[in-house]
Amino acid sequence: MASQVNGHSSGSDAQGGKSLREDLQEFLGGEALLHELDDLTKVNPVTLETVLRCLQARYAADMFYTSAGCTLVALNPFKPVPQLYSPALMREYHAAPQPQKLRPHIFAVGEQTYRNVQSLIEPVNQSIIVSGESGAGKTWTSRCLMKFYAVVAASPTSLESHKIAERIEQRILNSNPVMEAFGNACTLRNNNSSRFGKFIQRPLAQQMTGAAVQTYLLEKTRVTCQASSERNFHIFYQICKGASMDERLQWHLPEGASFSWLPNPERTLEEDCFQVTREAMLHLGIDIPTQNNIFQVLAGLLHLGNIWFADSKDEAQSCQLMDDAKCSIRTSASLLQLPEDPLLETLQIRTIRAGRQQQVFQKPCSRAECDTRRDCLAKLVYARLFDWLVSVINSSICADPDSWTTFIGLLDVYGFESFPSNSLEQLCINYANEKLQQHFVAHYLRAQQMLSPATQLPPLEYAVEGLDWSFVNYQDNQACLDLIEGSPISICSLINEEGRLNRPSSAAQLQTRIESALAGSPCLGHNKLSQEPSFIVVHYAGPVQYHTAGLVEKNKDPVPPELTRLLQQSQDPLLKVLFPMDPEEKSQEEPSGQSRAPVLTVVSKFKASLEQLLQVLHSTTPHYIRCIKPNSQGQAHTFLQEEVLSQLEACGLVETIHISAAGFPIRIPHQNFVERYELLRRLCTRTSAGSHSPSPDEGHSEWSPHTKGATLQPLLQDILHTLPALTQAAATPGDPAEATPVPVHCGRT
Ligand code: AD9
Ligand code: MG
Repeated sequence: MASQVNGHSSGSDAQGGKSLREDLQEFLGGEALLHELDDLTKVNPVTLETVLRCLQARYAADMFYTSAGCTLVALNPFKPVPQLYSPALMREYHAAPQPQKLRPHIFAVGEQTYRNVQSLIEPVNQSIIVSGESGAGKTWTSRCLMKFYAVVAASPTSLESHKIAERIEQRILNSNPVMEAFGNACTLRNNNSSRFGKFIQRPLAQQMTGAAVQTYLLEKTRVTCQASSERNFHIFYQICKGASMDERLQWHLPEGASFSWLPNPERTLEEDCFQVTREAMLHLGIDIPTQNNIFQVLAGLLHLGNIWFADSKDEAQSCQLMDDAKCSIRTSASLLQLPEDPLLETLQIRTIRAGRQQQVFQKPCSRAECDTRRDCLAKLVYARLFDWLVSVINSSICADPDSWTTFIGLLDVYGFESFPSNSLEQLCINYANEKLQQHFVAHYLRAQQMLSPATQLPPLEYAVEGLDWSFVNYQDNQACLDLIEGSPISICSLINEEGRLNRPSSAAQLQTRIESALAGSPCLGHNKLSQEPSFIVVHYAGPVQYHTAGLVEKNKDPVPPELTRLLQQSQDPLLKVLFPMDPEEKSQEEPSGQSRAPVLTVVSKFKASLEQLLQVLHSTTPHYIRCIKPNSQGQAHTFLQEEVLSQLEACGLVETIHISAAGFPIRIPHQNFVERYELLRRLCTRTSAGSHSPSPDEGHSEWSPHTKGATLQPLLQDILHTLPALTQAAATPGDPAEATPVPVHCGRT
């Protein structure tokens, strides 16, 4: 086995002539070949700079995928590269005896999982964890992988079952445009940003087909509130731009109508295609009348957003509608098939139950409260609609995970994000990303070194073989997770507690509590210049400042029961499904002395669903795809080193490469070695006159610097000291002869 030797500078030879490195680079074409290096474990030395340079060269050569040990690095091309995703290429990876030997590609990862899950000896659940910051290409990647599985999925033998399988595959693919229309939106970082997390499981063994989609925390606040320059969910724009004249009339959406929940309508995106969504819905079994019903409800929500109240002069009186809102409430009520007066009354008047007998009181709401209730109504309808769509999709694609023996899971969550103003939504999104990073740290960086966090002992097998193991240090994000979710006190627990106190919570109060209770955390920061109460969390991907205003209320996410009751009165067929009048809820209307079960907060629910997800992931063999965004403007042919560097640092790519390289050292049969490095032998002879150069027939069947290679020592020494670049090769496990060292120019970028 060869140990890795890093960090030696090349230097010229003592006589001032060409160095060995220069000789070799000239021979190999030097930097020109950098883009050919498709495995980062072969870069030498492995530093952020060399890795960056290699990725940059590959990006310039339109090579967007690079292996990095257990991880595949995927650079976002920000331009169409159709040949990279053609069905022909998918089939090539599928048919290859060893797909890993082809160029690195997400299809190689897909094929690996497919073969592993089909193994007749020991099938194991597989997962592909696609990560990267917002706009890096996760959704694109998972979409392509789903297409890959659709193309290669086992084709059942009979014609009839083949047809069924094909139909299901088509439906699985059609779930993407539908979920993206309802769950994605244009943000400052990505025109098609996922505002929900998605885990899709596919059985794909024993000629099975089907899929099950699980979603995580939709950012429903977006329905009623969008940051400046951002947009609402795509579907609203699709309806407004794509509806026919008749539909416009039906849904009260005249051309040029202005809706306060529909900012930036003038921007046209490729995601605005209504027809694509409608066709996909149809394929999923959502017929035209049901579709029209959905769009009518969404139009009703848009009109609801145009309802504004005037301040009431008398606290005992309800706030009245602004003049131009009268038409909006009528239209909204008619589209949602709700009685107009009760709708208005529910927005204006709060029902309070108090006392032992739970007596009912009615209290007029302030203007701000009316607005909150209006928003709450819209969010409630939208969130239920989204969940309903997911359940329709699941029943359409044969989701029956309980009957599957093995599965492949594909995870695409919202990427890490930091905006000028961040709230609970970003906290949850970044928390999810921390959890996934922690999974990587625990599963790979720590486990590969076989270190228990307690003992930090090196791996046993290295000790048995008498080999040194230099511990590769890595950034562990446990401290950040402790800060967010740890026990007994964390940011989540404090936000929850503040909500439980049942007092008007001020933003400043929450900031003070977090700062004093969690002062010891190395990941908590404070922006002294901030005008508004806030705190900073130093995430693995960078610091993010969260504003505390509104955090507690968002976390409680209270739904006044009157709103649900109102929606249960709707005559609309869809709303009747979304808000059924069940006997339990009916009985809750009656005053009763019994206290209800505590309602879970947003962060508590989110934490529980993440725990569940992590449990599933732990039961699989994970494969990692790290999506990297070459620039934040989304431009093709633009590789901004600083931006890429920070992403490489954040995900611990260099550490990953070190561990992958050290964990799978070179094992080259002697004959291969000599054949491959014949050139070197000659060069060595030139510079190290007198040193012994072995002939090909002189050696052993297995070459190892630690064991039998005594006769190779002089040559080895030469290589180790003068050409470190050639000693950094790594072998793929199970195929030792694959280690092909390639020199890399490692000057500073
Ligand atoms: V977020 O966390 O949901 O905000 P993602 O999912 O990481 O984010 P997404 O996949 O949506 O990013 O990619 C952003 C955009 O990059 C896409 O809309 C495409 O325009 C572009 N993209 C990403 N990957 C590719 C690709 N392989 N080829 C071409 C790509 N364009
Ligand atoms: Mg996405």
